[in-house]
Amino acid sequence: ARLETELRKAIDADALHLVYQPQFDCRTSQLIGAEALVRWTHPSDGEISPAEFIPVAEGSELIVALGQWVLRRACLDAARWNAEHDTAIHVSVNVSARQLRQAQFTEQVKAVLDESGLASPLLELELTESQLMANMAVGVEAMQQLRTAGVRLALDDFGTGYSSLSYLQSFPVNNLKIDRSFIRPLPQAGQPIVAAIISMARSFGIAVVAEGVEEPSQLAWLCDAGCDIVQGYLTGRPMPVAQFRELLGAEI
Ligand code: G
Ligand code: G
Ligand code: MN
Ligand code: NA
Repeated sequence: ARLETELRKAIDADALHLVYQPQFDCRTSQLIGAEALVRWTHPSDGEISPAEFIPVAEGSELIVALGQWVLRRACLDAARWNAEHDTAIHVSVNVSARQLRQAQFTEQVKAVLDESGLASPLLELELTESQLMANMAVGVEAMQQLRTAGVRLALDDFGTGYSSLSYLQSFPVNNLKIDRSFIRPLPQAGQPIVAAIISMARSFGIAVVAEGVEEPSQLAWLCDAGCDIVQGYLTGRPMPVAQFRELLGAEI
């Protein structure tokens, strides 16, 4: 409860900030976007990990205000870096189930796009399977509305939930993010499952993003196996926006 109270204050006091982790295209080696990740510097406790405070926020309506703050900040930052750079660089924003279930969510997303001037295809929303499973019907309808608004969608942490072909077929997503637990054993082990995920996504016309790429040998194996996009400590740690803007135009 204390954490919840403090977090509420942090949102109001602008004590949160975003860091951006670069995503690169396997085929062209070019920087194509970034995932926005929230950070909280507590006045006395220092850095608190989102792994700690996101679940707290998700347990209450607080996640709606926090999520809205993240979405707005990320769109404003991405609009700015796109104005400074000639090739389009998207931003990926994590969205919680409770946000998606809000009747006004799509309208709020459109309002933030309008305010920031960010083109809708440059916003990607990341949803996890487990969150979508909580209420399939509501989830799929909200996703369709967002797609109609031109926003892109990614299925995050893929493979950690109750993944199945039938679910993948019913979610209108552009990208599938393979959870880093599947990337870690590569290339010594685990190739069959990653190859199967890539081929399955392909057959649905969904692009594959590998998360948690830490080793050059993993990068080489993934790009060879037909993975579309890579993200991980090897190609870039989450960084402040000023540092990310310096990276525009970079290649792997
Ligand atoms: O950023 P990592 O560095 O520590 O993030 C830990 C967890 O917190 C991950 O599961 C990540 O998806 C989640 N997370 C980070 N930022 C956000 C955010 O803005 N919104 C939501 N819902 N989850 C986030
Ligand atoms: O759940 P989600 O995928 O949104 O969370 C992203 C999380 O993964 C963040 O905590 C981010 O800091 C972390 N992360 C990003 N790249 C790597 C990596 O290469 N290795 C590890 N161990 N964690 C990573
Ligand atoms: Mn994510
Ligand atoms: Na993930």
